[in-house]
Amino acid sequence: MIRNRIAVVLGGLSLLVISCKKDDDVVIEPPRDMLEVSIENDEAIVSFLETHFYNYDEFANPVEGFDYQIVVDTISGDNAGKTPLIDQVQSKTIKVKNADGDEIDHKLYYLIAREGVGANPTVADSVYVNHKGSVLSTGVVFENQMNNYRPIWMDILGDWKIGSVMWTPNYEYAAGVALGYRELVVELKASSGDVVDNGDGTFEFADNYGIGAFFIPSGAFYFQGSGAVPAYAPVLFQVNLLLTKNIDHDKDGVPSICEIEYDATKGQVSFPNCNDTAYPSYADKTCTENLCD
Ligand SMILES: [Ca+2]
Repeated sequence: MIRNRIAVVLGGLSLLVISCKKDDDVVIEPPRDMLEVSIENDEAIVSFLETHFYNYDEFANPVEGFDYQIVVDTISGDNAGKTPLIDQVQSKTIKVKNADGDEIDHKLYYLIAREGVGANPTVADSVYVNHKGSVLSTGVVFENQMNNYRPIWMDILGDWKIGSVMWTPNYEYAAGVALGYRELVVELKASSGDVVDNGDGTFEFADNYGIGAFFIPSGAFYFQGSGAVPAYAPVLFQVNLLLTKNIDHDKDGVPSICEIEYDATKGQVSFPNCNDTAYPSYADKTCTENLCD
């Protein structure tokens, strides 16, 4: 799953452990400079967006039975006249802290292929999505929950009680989805209504959910790689946002979005803690201050 902070922090811990060992047959590369990688990744993403297009004609004039899947292809041959993605995407710049706590700009690009008619998620929502994640440079798919699969609920923020063992001063994300994904899924709108479970593994959705594609630099994803995601590789997510709902992690009656602080200009969440216990307010039912009031 896309829990990059865990991967990054665990990577840091194991690095520490392994570098203390006496034998030296294990060679561990130190992490690369995040700023340098960020600049490199941005160049790679922009170059991709300049040379690729998506099936916008099909979205504009859908034929009966169109599956509303975003298909990205290179601009060449018969498609030489297509409008490049770079002219159709939007972007936002967030600040990601490196290992020293310095804030490094990361530009996230996103395409809204269909807006959706429901609400935008908050960063403390749970989202019901179909999505497919691939490595931008190779197209290798590392995660796929698209329409033939069961959609999944994802807790964007994550539950501190699950993620707390990973806590470090620079680790400001509990256990939720990867930072870049979080900051872009809030740009999509959900559908108008419920998803009907037909009970046979198939589902019916109100056909007005938001459909988008996210272009995420590695520093806002699995920076040093994880599983099928190579280190320092930008990724592409195609996302259908079916539903979204507020979560109240500690079930104290105050939705979690009203027990955290979110700086949208930086894409950063911080976690107030009313009583200095191990758990911040949103994961501690004895803290009930509603910051939305
Ligand atoms: Ca709560």
